[in-house]
Parts: sequence; C-alpha cells; structure tokens
Amino acid sequence: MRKHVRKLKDELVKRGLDAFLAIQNTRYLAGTTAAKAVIVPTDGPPVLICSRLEFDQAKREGWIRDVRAFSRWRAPLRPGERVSFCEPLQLIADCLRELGTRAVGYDRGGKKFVRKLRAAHAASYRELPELMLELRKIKSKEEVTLLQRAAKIAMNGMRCAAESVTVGRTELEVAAEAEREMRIAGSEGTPFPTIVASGRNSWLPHASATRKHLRRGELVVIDFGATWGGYASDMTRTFALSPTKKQLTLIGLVKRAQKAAIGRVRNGAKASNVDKAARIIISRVGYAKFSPHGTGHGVGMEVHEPPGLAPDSKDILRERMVITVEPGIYVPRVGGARWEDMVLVTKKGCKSLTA
Ligand SMILES: [Mn+2]
Repeated sequence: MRKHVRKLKDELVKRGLDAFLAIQNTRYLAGTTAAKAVIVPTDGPPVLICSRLEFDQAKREGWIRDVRAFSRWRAPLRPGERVSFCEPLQLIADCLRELGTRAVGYDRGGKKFVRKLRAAHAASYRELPELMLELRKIKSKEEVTLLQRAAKIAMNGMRCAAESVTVGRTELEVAAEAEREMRIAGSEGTPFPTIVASGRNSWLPHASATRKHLRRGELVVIDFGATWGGYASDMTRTFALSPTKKQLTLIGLVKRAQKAAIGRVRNGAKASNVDKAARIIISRVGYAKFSPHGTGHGVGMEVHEPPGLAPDSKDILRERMVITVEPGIYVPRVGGARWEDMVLVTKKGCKSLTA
C-alpha cells in the first residue's frame, strides 16, 4: 500500500498536481476499509480521514500514521483520539488547506461535493477517475500473491461445487456448498453473487442462483469468486447432467476458444486481439450471435476492473496484469457454456492462477 502511494505521487508530479484526494480508492492506498478519504500530497506523508467509529480500525489495519477522524456531534474523547467535530467535507478541506494544496486531483465526487469543497478550500480540483484505475492495472508482487490465494480458494470452492452438481439439488444448494468451503478456507466474502445457472437459466449470462432443481439433460454454469486480503478471484466452469451431443459440443467450443485466447496473452499483446482469438473459434461454427460479451477483464480489489478484453478495447496487456479469459456461448433451448480462468500476464505469455 505504501508502494501504491509512491506510484500515485509519481503520477501527481507528472500532472502538475500537489495532492490527490481519494474517495473511492481508499483501501488500495491505505490498506484498510476504515478510510472515508485519503489525501496524498506530492511531498509529505498521506492523511487518512475516517469516521470516529473507525478510528481504531484505521490505526490497527492501515499503515498511514496520520489518522484524523470526524464526528458530527461533540462527545468526550479517549486519550489518543484525534477527532474534529464537523462534517467529513470540512475535515477534508481543513487538511487540504493545512497542506497548502492548490491543484488537487480526485477520483470521484459529485458536482455538489466538489462545489462545497471548493467553497471550503479554494483550489483547482480535477476529476481524474482513470488515474487510479490505470495504476491498479499493474499488480505488485504482493498483490499477485493475494490474488493467487483468492484464486486457490475459488478453485477449492469449485471442486466442492462440482461434487454437489447432481440431479435434484437446487442451484442455491450448490452455491451454498461452494461458499461454505471458501468461507472456511478464509474467504472474506464473495466479490459478486455466486452464479449457479442450470437449464434455461444457463443461457442467461448474468443469472444468479435460484431455488430451481438441477435436472437431467441440463448444462450448469457455475461462476463465482473468493476474496482474500481485499483481492477478488473469479472463475467459471460448466457442468453437464446427461448432456446431449450438442451441449457437449458447446462446452468443447468454449474451452477451445479460451485456449486460443490464452495463447495470445503476453506482454505487449492487444487486448482486442485476445478477444478476437476466442471469437474466431466461435464464429467458425456460426455461433458468433450467441456470444454477446467480451472475453475477459482485469481483476484486483474489484472483480471487474481495467483492462477490458473486448473487440473495442484499446488496452495493451502488460506484464503483471491479472485478467480473466472467459468466452461464453448462450444458445436458447440448448444451454449456456462459459469457461473462465484468471491469468497473470508475463513477458512471454501468462500463468494461470486458477489451474
Ligand atoms: Mn469474470
């Protein structure tokens, strides 16, 4: 997290800013979920702003020493607490003034918020939502370790899900088995609602899990992730219960498309070309019309972050990005199939984190 602040400072200097106000990327910078805002001046240590409720947590979990809390009402303080009795915005403005900032970048804030902030501390404010996302694309060694662990947990969850895919069980039961396994293995939670989509649900790319029972002759798309140290994982497998030939072909097809796409992943590759490699395989059998989504996305603290792997993507893959590769085909009345793995981009290729 210290490293993330250092990287951010380099960017601030390049852009002629003298501070960054993070409202959205607080955990990435501070290493704790307690921060409401983090102020990073180009010179000097960062300041963590939190609610008084979270003062202790911020101190314990985070690495930033300068922790300042706000409380909207006056109350007696314990020794060591540093609390301003004001609105959070006022505390942020006071800090920005104290640091002598004139040009401030920020990641997110509504028009009203920025207007009020400007009134409380006059400076030029620039909304730079892509700046942090750009930094977050490339993972540090420590982040890769966390993502690897999150991926391992998901793999074990998937093994468990595989065992519970049997005729008569409900989608929710299968989801519960996988989630239970991951929880016990240390997952902080699922980064998105677990998908167990069987039969007619399988051809909806964004189904969740329902009370529907699994039946013979159905495909079952299972897509979920775990969270470890704030980092997400994401993987998908497709199972079949006494499948037809056509259904088996679908599964074979997404696996082949995925293999072709993964074959294109390497430092310097265009993300759109990785997507294309999968799309060509799918188009050859006339299924392009059944493949409506991009082939993958970056994974980090959020399960969906840049880069995007899609026909219109401008991203270039770089070493130490972590992405998913997940072609999917959804044929109404036949079934849906998706195969997703998380890979770490390397100089010459990639390394799977979910295999
Ligand atoms: Mn995914």
